Amino acid sequence: MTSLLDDLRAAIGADHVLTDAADLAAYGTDWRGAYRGTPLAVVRPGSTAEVAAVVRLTYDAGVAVVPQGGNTGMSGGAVPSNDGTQLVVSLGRMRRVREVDAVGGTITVDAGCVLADVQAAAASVDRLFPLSLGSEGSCTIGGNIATNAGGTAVLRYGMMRARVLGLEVVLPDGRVWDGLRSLRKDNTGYDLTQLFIGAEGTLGIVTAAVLTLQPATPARATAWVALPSVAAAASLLPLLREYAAERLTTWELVARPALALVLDAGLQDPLSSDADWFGLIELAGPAGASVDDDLERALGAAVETGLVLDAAVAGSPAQRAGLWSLRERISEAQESLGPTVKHDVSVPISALDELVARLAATLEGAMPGIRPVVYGHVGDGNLHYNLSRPEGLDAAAFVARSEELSRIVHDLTVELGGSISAEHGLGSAKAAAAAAYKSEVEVSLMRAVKQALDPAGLMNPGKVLPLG
Ligand code: FAD
Ligand code: 2HG
Ligand code: ZN
Repeated sequence: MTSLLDDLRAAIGADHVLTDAADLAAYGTDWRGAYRGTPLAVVRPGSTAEVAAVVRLTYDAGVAVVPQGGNTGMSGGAVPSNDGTQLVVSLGRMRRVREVDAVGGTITVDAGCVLADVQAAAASVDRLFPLSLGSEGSCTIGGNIATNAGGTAVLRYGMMRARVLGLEVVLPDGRVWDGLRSLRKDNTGYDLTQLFIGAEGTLGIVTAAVLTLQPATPARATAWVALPSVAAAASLLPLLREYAAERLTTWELVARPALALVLDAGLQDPLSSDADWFGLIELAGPAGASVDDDLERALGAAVETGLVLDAAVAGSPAQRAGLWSLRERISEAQESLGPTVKHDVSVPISALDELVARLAATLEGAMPGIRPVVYGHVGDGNLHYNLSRPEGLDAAAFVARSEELSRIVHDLTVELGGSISAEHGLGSAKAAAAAAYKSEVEVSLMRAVKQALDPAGLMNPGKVLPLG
């Protein structure tokens, strides 16, 4: 192993090969401390050629690699095994915006670019890069591509895969695939670009991407609403679309216990309603667009039909930011309740009501006092059905039952025609569960893809597909 480390130092510079335990710690665990591993070492290459050199060396040495971006993932995908045999390849030094083409509507970036920096680069030429996540100040484009990230504007703009035109990828044997094309139309065979999106670093390391930009949407109208039920939240979607059409950008749901967490953390409640469900609506359009009027008319109709109980509309950018915080800060705020058993499920939107009602009853039966903190992207049929322990229950005793609790959530989700990972990916956390729910045909096709691209099984092993 010493010779591999020496070779890595020679390839990318000794300063960029980390081996001290203190330096490795942050790369060996996820942001929540829910998944822990021990890297063999961490390398921080500065260019595509250096990533390729690293992977050629590890391939020859039979050493597995784990790509890592901002390490904000939810499923343990960027965390190495705990036996000290896997090399973490951090893309953190590769942060160059290579080109912005305002006319063609594209931006070409290194994979280590932070999402917020890409948004800012787009804004600097009066364009919008619409992927929007609570982690946007830390997560990277490579991680967004590898997880096919979703977020709060999917309703209008789609998931990350809808933003990607071309990729540059270092393959598991160290070859570089240059697919960095900015074509809108290219029917020349299998779509390799899409294959790497959502692959969670198991098929190769993304080093750069060509992404599409959208027209800027400076006109925004935002409301926080109180709702009578989840069924009302689902029914509100077609009503909002009727009034706002494609300008409807965000439709997010927040259950009262989730709201209570951010209020406890110091945020202001804009409504003081005793409703059980709340939501965040945003319309966006070009300068001069009638989004305020559209929102007002939509809310008027919603109140009249009983789908909305009460509403607060942001009257300034500061108020808008306040409403957004109520939604964006929940994930972080739930950490104050101790360990969270997270679920990221999607069902057809008409089944959301049944999902929520049946889960609440079954989980309470399984663990009296359990605290579901439910919120998410209701417009996409995607809920984060996250569980905190009953008051007074020991954290370890709660975590020990996480598999049983997750099975309850996932079984019902699948029964209702849903997915056990809507946007966070499988990582190591859900690889086995997903394989168990999928058909043998689907799993064997996925294994065939993995075998074709990574026959030695050295690219982020055990993620997406369980080992064995
Ligand atoms: P990492 O965590 O570093 O890695 C994630 C996976 O991608 C791993 O499997 C890793 O091996 C792989 N990977 C990373 N870089 C590369 C690369 N260059 N090439 C190949 N593989 C690579 N996610 C959503 O979808 N929607 C949300 O709304 C959302 N909100 C969030 C809010 C908060 C507060 C936090 C902390 C996270 C949130 N996330 C959300 C999850 C997370 O931010 C996303 O999954 C994000 O895309 C991960 O990017 P990253 O750079 O941090 O990737
Ligand atoms: C969100 O929508 C993120 O806020 C995070 O996807 C969800 O922490 C979570 O479970
Ligand atoms: Zn989410």
